[in-house]
Amino acid sequence: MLKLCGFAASNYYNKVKFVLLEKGVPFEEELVWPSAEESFLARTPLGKIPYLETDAGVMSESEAIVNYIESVHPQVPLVPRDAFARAKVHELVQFVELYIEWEARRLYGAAFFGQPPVEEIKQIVHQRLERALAALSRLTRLEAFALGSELTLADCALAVHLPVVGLATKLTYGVDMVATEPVTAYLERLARRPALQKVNADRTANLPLFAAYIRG
Ligand SMILES: N[C@@H](CCC(=O)N[C@@H](CS)C(=O)NCC(=O)O)C(=O)O
Repeated sequence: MLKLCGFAASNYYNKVKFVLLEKGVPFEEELVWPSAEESFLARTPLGKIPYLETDAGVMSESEAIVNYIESVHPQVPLVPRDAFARAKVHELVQFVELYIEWEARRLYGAAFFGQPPVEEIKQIVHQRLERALAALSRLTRLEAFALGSELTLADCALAVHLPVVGLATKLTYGVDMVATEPVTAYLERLARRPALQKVNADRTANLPLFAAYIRG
């Protein structure tokens, strides 16, 4: 049995959970918070979540985790069979995580956790996000799904990251930089999927615990 460890307010945790639910793979969840304790670092070297416990061992990094799940549970595939199409899925996920979510993450402390905003960071992140979000619209038209007519790992990533990025930009700049018409419609379509509804309901339920964890 796979065990997904972390907390449901985390978008990276939710990416993995969305994949597991869509594929119908049985799994358990364990609520754990990031830690720098040696025993924790033995499972996840930077003390981050999510990590996945498997019969073969423990692994961290959500992208490695979802690709492992895809390899060992190929039923209900979330990557295309064609090698090029599969590479385009990975391209899109890497793009969104590296240039959009990871960039926007620099706003989260001030936007969500009451830390003092730093003006230079706000400006740099705004410029980079503007560029990356324009580029996103070149990588995908977000029609039925991000890359065609089937749900893929790219949708599982976009569905959990883009709303958080949108909210962070709204709270920081007064404008949701993600919320163009095609993105909003696409996210609404995905949010109707039972798997994502479950992910989001669990996320909402976890938010007060997460707030308490952040307050220490
Ligand atoms: N690249 C990692 C990112 C995971 C990540 O940053 N998780 C956050 C929670 S959303 C975390 O554990 N933060 C605590 C820390 O960085 O110490 C992945 O894809 O799993």
